[in-house]
Amino acid sequence: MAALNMTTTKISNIADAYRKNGVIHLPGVLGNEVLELAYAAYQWSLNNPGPGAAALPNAEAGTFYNDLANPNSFGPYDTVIRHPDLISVVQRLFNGDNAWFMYEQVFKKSGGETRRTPWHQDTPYLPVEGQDLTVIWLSFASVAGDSALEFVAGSHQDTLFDGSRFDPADDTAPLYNHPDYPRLPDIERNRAAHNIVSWATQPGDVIAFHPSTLHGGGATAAGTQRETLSLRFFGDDAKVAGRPGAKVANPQRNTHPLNKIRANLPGSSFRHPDFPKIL
Ligand SMILES: O=C(O)CCC(=O)C(=O)O
Repeated sequence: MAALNMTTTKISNIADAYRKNGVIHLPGVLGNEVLELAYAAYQWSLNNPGPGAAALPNAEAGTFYNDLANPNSFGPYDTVIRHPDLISVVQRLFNGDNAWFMYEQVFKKSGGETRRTPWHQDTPYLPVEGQDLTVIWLSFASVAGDSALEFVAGSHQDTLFDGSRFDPADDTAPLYNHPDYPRLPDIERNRAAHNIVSWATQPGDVIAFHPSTLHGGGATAAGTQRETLSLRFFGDDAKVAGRPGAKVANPQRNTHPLNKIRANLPGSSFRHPDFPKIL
């Protein structure tokens, strides 16, 4: 498996490497204090499911639970997203003066074997596009290389594919079936054709990726569990994107700005007063 040697990337080059590859491993950038705050916020999410909470389809015995953009999450996550360790990461990635928190997403794979997360990009599901977007992915326990999340380096600059329906019978089954969004390629069957990178991680590491970067993987074996958190931020270069037939879980209950902003004009600046400004 290819590996980008980001461990040796100089701090000043982080924004350049991130722009080029759409993903970067930042080892040991989060201290214990922010990890403890993040785990408390993660537990809050598990205990307070929002309108988007769901167990994703899983052919095996285990459960692949996820929840995202809970409209009540800004309070519980406030000390996490404003912690200097996190702010410093976001600042280095965007190399800019402004950054806002967009939303949280929690994943829990447990209770038996779980499937690989199908290869997908996040932006087809989201009303946003631009260069200054990032997903700060972290895990609360060590993740070995063979169950790590994987990425196709540089794919954020290529085709924006249709979303995956996460159908266990067909990873590439299209979400929209719309001519503007080609069907996802079967990356898993043709791995050698793609520049796939991944990293084993320790608590305190961050993998930051652009939400248009193709990613997938992270299966768990029976008897193990995986608790991971994605914190999503945007900066100056972020615009509203129109998506065909974008579905929002329980739209009438979903008062998150990520839902409200769908009413704004595609191409306009992605700004809403309810997104917390962290920088
Ligand atoms: O941690 C995982 O298994 C999935 C992460 C992911 O797909 C994401 O953060 O967008």
